[in-house]
Amino acid sequence: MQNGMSLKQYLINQQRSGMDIAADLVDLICETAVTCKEITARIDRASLEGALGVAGSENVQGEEQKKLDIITNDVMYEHLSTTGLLAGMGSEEVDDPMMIPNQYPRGRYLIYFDPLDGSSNIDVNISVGTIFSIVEAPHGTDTPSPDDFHQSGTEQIAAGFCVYGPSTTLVLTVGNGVAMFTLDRSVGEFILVRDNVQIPEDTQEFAINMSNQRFWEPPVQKYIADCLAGETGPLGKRYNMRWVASMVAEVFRILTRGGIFLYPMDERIRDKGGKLRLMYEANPISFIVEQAGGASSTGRERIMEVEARALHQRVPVILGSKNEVEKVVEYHKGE
Ligand code: AHM
Ligand code: MG
Repeated sequence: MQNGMSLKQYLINQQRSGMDIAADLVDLICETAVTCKEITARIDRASLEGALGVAGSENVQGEEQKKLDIITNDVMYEHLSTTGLLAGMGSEEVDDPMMIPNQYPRGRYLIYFDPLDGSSNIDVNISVGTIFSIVEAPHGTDTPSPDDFHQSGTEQIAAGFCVYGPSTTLVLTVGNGVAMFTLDRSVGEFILVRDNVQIPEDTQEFAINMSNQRFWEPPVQKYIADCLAGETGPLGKRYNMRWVASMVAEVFRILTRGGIFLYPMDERIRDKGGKLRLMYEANPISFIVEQAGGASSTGRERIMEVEARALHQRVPVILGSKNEVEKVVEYHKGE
């Protein structure tokens, strides 16, 4: 490639440098990247093709589905079903685990995905993304049971997300740091643009939906109040705030210049366990953040160690620059 290394070349280089990445895992990552290319094209043309707006249905979370939530889920399911690399799939948009149709062979991996994260932003032309997490299926190529999908974050062997923004950029970890690949549309390949991504340990930028303030738990209330107190407050720093309402965009910013992102427990959603979903949002993003030197916690527990009990399980999420996340964890200890 004239202007850099392709995604597949990067993965082959990782193998050559001693990383244990099986050939079928390389294939699965590359096939997942193919679905991200197709989603790029679908999003690009959505307003021209009448594919914006709501679909008139709800997903298992009781959330209104956008037309593009369904389209992008179908793109991923239909493409990845045929690869012979997966034993099953779990999606934000589908209640039950998705099995591989009988006419296709099964592989030995499970993939979890949120096909269109931040989809409330799609109609207003703000960045959205696809998140995915890959684990080994506990029973190899057998048809997986629902329990087989309950894998904690530490079981992940690869995770990534693709942001559809001013450029389409894929962020990937296979457990050996974090790399970023931008889609070169002139050749149709994801090209390596940053390797060994590191999140600065300190930050003065937080991201939280302030409109929920009165529903947060006391430790988060106190931390944000202290941030707002600025340089004369207990944290001794003047903070900036951002809220895109697309986690993928927030995390991309944090990977680039540091920051802390919080979607904490909220009294209105306590019975659900929080807002963000463990298997296809919090776990893959946490794997990436930790691999970039950051930290990720519920406030009381490392997210990747949260016991997985359900495909659509939810957790509070606090992640980003290591020292800042540790500070928020300290606030929880004092409650
Ligand atoms: P989604 O997967 O249905 O898009 O929901 C997840 C998104 C996150 O990307 C984002 O951080 C959050 O929901 C925004 O929520 P809110 O609208 O409450 O600010
Ligand atoms: Mg999401």
